[in-house]
Amino acid sequence: MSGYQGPLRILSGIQPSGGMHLGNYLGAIRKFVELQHQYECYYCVVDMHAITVWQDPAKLRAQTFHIAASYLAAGVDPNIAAIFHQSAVGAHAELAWIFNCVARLGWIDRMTQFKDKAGKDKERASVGLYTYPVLQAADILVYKATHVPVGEDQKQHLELSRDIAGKFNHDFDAEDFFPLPEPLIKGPGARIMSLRDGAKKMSKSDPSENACIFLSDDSDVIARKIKKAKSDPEPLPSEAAGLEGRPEAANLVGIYAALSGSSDAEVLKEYGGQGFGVFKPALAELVVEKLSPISAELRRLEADPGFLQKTLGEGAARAAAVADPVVKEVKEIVGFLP
Ligand code: AQP
Repeated sequence: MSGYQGPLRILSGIQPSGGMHLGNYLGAIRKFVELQHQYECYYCVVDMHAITVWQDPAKLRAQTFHIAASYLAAGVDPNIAAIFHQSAVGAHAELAWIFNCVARLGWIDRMTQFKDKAGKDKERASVGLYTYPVLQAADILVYKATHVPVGEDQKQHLELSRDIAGKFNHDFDAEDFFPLPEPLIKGPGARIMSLRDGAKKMSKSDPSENACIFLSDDSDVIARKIKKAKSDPEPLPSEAAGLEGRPEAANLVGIYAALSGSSDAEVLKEYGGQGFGVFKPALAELVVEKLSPISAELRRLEADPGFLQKTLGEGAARAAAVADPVVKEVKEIVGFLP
């Protein structure tokens, strides 16, 4: 973090690009709940990131409420952490523009997520999808966040945020103005894979309904999806090394471990030698046990959009109170007139 002396802050966000799933829960919001007691936390619903690919406006509104309600249902306390939607705090977009002029094309060209998301037809991808990591740097640095919980897939983007912060500090002779944000690498649950393909991460936008367990799924749907999950004909190994080359088995064991608070080795001590006919029902029971209280609270909150709107508004006001003065100072530093 170089010589930066500011408060320890966290920024993180989830895109309202679909339903909240088990991967988002284990890889992100479950950690948000723990971290809110250790850092000053800003958790946003990153609607500006979501529109880098097409979003139906009515669905976008509903999904923004859904993600905010999921934060609350999982235990994020809006009296502790600020919960808000990104587009409500204009400072993100203002800083992103300035960062577009700090970041180098060569840096953005190296971002692998753009290549993955744009696919073969990158000429037809939005410009926003290309500069997405610059907006992400602005999201983080507009709060001078010192730490960012990241999954494996986001490590490269965080490196870019550090490069942008360092270049800004250097170019404008503003030593330690921005912190160089540090990754908080997520432990268990850092990468949950699709139930249909152990080589692909579980994703909101996966076209297959059965690839994801959503927080809104009821217990029958969860049990059905786990029953149908891709596996293999072998029994589970008794040691973790035996999961190598068996991505689907490794994923199901990993989910069990992350939800039960144990390790793969401990799960295999109990289930090694058993087939999926035994393991899958046990996993389904555990997933239902852990998710159903959250799903019930999620449904209750989603039925009260007035409350969600108020919570997001209050969170945005708290966030803007921190972000606006940072942008004001940045504008002075780069030489804009007041
Ligand atoms: N499969 C996953 N396992 C563990 N963590 C995951 N996250 C996402 N998928 C998994 C974590 O959830 C947070 C929010 O992600 P996001 O919505 O901003 O973007 P994403 O990673 O692109 O999520 P999706 O579900 O794959 O969305 P789409 O399909 O819209 O691209 C991040 O902390 C991420 O690490």
